[in-house]
Amino acid sequence: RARPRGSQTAIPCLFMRGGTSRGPFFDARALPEDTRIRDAVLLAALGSPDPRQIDGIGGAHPLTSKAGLVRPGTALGVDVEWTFAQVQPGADTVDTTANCGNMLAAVLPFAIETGMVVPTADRTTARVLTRNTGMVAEITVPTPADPAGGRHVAYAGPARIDGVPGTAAPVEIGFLDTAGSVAGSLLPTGNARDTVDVPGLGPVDVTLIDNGQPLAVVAAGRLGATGYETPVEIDADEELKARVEALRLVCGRAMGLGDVTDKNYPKMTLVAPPSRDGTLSTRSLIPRVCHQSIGVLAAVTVATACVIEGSVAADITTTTSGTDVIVTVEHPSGEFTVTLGLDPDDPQRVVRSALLRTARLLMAGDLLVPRSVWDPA
Ligand code: NQM
Repeated sequence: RARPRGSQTAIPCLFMRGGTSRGPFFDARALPEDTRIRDAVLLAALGSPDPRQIDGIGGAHPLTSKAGLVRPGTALGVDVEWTFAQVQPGADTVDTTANCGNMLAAVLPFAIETGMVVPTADRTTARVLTRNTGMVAEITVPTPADPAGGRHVAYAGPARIDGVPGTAAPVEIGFLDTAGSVAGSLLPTGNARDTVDVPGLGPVDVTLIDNGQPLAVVAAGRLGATGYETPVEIDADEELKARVEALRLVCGRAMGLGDVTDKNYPKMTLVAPPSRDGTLSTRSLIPRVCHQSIGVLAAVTVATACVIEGSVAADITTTTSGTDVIVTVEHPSGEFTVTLGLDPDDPQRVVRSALLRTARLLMAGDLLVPRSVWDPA
């Protein structure tokens, strides 16, 4: 389906916003099977490793330097499967290790747009497998009847997510079994709280947790931050970022992730008491740049930390009761609400989570990469 166009190769592509992220989505079957060539194509498409990504369509920020590779489901009970690719603006690697719940929001709309899923009712629900970690989500989008015939994805609607202007149609996402996505288990050290020794910082209390995204949760105050800074302030504070990175390297080892110097995880979540009516305030580093809001599975994971007794997050949140707990995670551009379903026999165990995103098709066409990248032979 990719074809020559002069000295370049044209690859069919939908450019989409998923939640608070954005990037090109491809039919995975249209990309080279050889992952080295595929990755070279993705780097060229986004314009990395140039930090400005001037020769590609990346937005020079980790949140706008992502891609989705989607195909019809191949496993039983899976309608659609996709691989999330993180391309860092200043690096020449493509990371398909971790999840992205924001880009995930665009996957079912992409599958409907491209005919992989055919809507038959006003709402279309599909089970979507994220191949990066084997995570399955149940996703529902509105698919009203089109006066011209058939059904289409509705992008306009009343849902509002902080970090995206205006309102849009809701994309409802439900997760089961997200624990241990990359770190192997929910609490990879076996503890709700660890005290790690960090060069230059001394002992630091952290919660090392992975309920869909590997995170180190730390009190902002312990790193000399308030937890209420703007992303611009955090990105400009080289000393704070150096403390966060020193802590991250120690946490990566403690979580069994090895030397994480060149990895995009664990992400770092600085927490503080809520500044408005939320459950807690967060500032996320992903992992070297501050998130404008918070990642979806990062929000699920920090929300999970809130219900675990003894965690660093539980220190600053009020205890909740019942089996359906609503956690409102404050972040730099507003709030992110996560509903957690707890095991009635073990209220420390989160068995499902649900949340709302929006998505929109921004552009449809071909993405062009130099022919020498597509066909290096
Ligand atoms: O944690 C950014 C994002 C993400 C990932 C990041 C995400 C998630 O906001 O599920 O959504 O953590 O690098 O897109």
